[in-house]
Amino acid sequence: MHVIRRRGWEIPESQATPEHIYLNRRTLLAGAGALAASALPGLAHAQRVADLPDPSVSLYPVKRNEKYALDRELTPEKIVTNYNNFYEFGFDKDIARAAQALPIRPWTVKLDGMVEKEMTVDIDDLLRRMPLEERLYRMRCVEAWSMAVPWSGFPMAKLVELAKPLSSAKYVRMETFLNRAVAPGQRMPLYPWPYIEGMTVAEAMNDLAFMVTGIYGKPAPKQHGAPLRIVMPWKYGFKSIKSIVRITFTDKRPVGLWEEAQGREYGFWANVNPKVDHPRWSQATEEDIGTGQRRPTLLFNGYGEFVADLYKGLENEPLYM
Ligand SMILES: Nc1nc2c(c(=O)[nH]1)N[C@H]1C(S)=C(S)[C@@H](COP(=O)(O)O)O[C@H]1N2
Ligand SMILES: [Mo]
Repeated sequence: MHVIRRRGWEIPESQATPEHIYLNRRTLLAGAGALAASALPGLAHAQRVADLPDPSVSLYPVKRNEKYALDRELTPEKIVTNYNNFYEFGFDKDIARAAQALPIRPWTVKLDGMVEKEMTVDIDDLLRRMPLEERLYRMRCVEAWSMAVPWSGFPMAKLVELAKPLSSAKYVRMETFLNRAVAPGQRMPLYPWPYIEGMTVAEAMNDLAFMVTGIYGKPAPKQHGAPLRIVMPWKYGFKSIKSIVRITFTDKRPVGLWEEAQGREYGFWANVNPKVDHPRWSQATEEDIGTGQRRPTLLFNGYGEFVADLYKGLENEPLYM
């Protein structure tokens, strides 16, 4: 999210890295691939695991929940699935191919922290237990572009129910996988890996908070955060953390990767608001990446009727960054 666009000489001493990191991206990724192939044992096996067909394919398509209507056309699948932010696999939008290296089976999610009983759930068990549905949501990135996407998945509230948090838990902390062998971005020490995001338990319980497992009536491809990510459409896209391996209930507010990397620009709440600009650009409008048109950005990305109540009494918090 632009943080990385600094040149080597602008990077604070504490983050200084060997010069080869600043070669251009293509050279860098090619080099990293060669290094991985020669130096990491078992990579051929890892590649075969990564290439296995998705065992959840027969679950889709799922029935659409019509409660969340769109005010615009769905963005074409070809555009959405080739325009991603997933810094683990590269720092531009063109990461779909690189992301195919991620093995998504076996995959487990640990539910821990302030819960009745910690547990580790297998993704395919979870998929069988959860009520899958499709929802059409707008998605607004903090970088001022947007799209409209048919996600499949289940309400985050159902996962909270399964986890049985203690009443003392106020926040949910989510963590992405850490696997430097397959994720070239994670070999760059510029970011505090793994990717972390968080929300209040009240936000997680809101019906709009959706755990995503599929897209366009199919299992989600890896570039969208397979096999499990969250989507919170009233917040900037960076809150919607991908490829989750751990969900922790806590009484401490989690610090996300972006907040830790650049706290003056990316905060905990990150609710969409056209009137609160990013320090370096306006948030008043957004580019629809399907049509290329500019449209006005909506408060809470147009979802105020569902979520505005969550923020009563928090008016002194930086709710919109
Ligand atoms: N683990 C992880 N999750 C992530 C990101 C990331 O880099 N790593 N990028 C975020 C950002 S900035 C956006 S806009 C959305 C993009 O989701 P999409 O590629 O499915 O459209 O994912 C979010 N989740
Ligand atoms: Mo984003």
